[in-house]
Amino acid sequence: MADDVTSDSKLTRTKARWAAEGRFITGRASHPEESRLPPGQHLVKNWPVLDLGIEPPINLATWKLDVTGLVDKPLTLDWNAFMALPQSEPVSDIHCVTTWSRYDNRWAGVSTQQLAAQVGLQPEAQFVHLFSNDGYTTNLPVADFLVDDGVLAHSWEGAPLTVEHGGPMRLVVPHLYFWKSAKWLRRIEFAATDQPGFWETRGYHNHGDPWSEQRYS
Ligand SMILES: Nc1nc2c(c(=O)[nH]1)N[C@H]1C(S)=C(S)[C@@H](COP(=O)(O)O)O[C@H]1N2
Ligand SMILES: [Mo]
Repeated sequence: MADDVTSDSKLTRTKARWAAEGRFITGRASHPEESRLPPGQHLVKNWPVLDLGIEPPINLATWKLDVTGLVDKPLTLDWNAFMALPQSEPVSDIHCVTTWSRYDNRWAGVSTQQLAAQVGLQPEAQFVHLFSNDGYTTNLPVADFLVDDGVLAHSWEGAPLTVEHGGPMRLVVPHLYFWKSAKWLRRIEFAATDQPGFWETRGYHNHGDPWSEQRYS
């Protein structure tokens, strides 16, 4: 299992320790209206890579996305079917819990609202569980998944996402810390109950709002 291999990496152990120590917590609160930069964050111009250290190779010929759970019409999309869906180009800021933020990222892909419209969410669908090709998992409430600038992104700044940043396709949910934005997305499951993912079971906050510094649980 990917979990067994990866949960012992150096970065994973360091980040689990930060959670235990409450590292980077400022205790300040701020709000998007007052400052664009959430408390305890600093701006970067580059785009750091953070993951479990397993980068699944891109193969568009065999790529698949499953959308399962409490939906009227479960879907399995291949690459062509995914790219044939209506496309969006939201611009958003990235806020990583390790304290870097990056402004004005122009994504291209299928909005999370469009994806939800394709399958039809049942009223009991309150949570989203995300499963990735490297064994990573994360979770969030449906309301957070469905924000206006939520996107299943295949491109960044006009070019296909590189594999290190989650290509061929990753989620971007910009108003939460970036660990919620699963790279190499394989399956999206809508469910009635919550199910904490990889970092959420290793000391990180279940929700992850940068504006109220929901870094750790
Ligand atoms: N599949 C997968 N998605 C993931 C991760 C991961 O390890 N695997 N790491 C998360 C974390 S902790 C962060 S900060 C961002 C980093 O995205 P980036 O490498 O494109 O900056 O991806 C998130 N999505
Ligand atoms: Mo992260």
